[in-house]
Amino acid sequence: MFLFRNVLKCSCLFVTVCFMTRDCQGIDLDFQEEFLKREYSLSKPYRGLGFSSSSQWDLMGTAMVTTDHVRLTPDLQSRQGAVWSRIPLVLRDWELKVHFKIHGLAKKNLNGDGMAIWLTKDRMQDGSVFGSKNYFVGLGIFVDTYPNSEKLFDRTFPYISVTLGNGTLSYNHNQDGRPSELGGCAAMARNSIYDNFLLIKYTKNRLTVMVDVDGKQEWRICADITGLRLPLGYYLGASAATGELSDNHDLISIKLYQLTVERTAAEKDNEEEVTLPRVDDMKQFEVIVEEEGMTKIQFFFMLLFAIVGLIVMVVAGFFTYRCWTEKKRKHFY
Ligand SMILES: *[C@@H]1O[C@H](CO)[C@@H](O)[C@H](O)[C@H]1NC(C)=O
Ligand SMILES: [Ca+2]
Repeated sequence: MFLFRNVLKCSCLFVTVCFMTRDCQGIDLDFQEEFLKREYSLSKPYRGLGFSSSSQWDLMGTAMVTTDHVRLTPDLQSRQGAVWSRIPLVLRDWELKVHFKIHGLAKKNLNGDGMAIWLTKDRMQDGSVFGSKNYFVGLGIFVDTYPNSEKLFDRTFPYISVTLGNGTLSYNHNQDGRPSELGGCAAMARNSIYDNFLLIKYTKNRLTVMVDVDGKQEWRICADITGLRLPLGYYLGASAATGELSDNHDLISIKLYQLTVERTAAEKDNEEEVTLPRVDDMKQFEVIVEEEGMTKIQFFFMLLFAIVGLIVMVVAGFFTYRCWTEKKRKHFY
């Protein structure tokens, strides 16, 4: 019994150390302190979440709290659910760690649609972007589990992407948001045996998204966007949607850490209060999504073949004609 208890104690310690090192990986090389801000976080036990007046979160749609997670949607068709923070985020430098799980009975690529993490001006708005509104103002990070764009097979899904909305920019669901995407990566974050984490870090106008989905307890860079300006006072949220295809979209925790970051005089000058989210150099992100029909290269080759074909036909026709007239002449004499 004594030995058993010691072994238990030891393994407990080991697990604790493991979790501590995982948390430490969020820290950059330049020295930064981080503090968990409970008012912006959501984690077990979810006592009173969405119901009590002291809760900092509101639930919406099909979102449901259990002892183990907040289920945004069940594995059923046409559901939308969300959870939104009641308190606007007024911190300048922060790190957001999201623990989630997407799982369902369907085979790969017969499931959908995915979930989103938000930091937006508006909260609690129904809509067509993973259970929240389109033409949003703010940041949307999407875990897209279904490839809607049938023509483009160059990507593996689930695909994580980052979009910054300014109210006029539209998220195009049929193209998996490619025209408005600032960055992203593939991540095997569905029906995974491992715990799935996203880490979103924002400091000095730089947004970095990292993923940990393959049980290695290491952060892999997914997107790194500089010159991204976000106004203060936006709301944190998470939403998910199913359509014809479905999945369980479970949120286990959202943890917001305040970062303490030193700024040089030059960096202070570069800080600027913005009223609309924007990216300094938008050109670098512009992608050309092929419309249906021919590309320029396809058109060029078609034209080339047509011309060559025409020449061959004319030459062949000419020789046939000469042959025929010659034969006729010989016959005549
Ligand atoms: C919103 O962003 C789009 C794409 O970058 C841009 O074309 C548009 O002018 C922006 N609108 C405003 C109001 O800034
Ligand atoms: Ca999609």
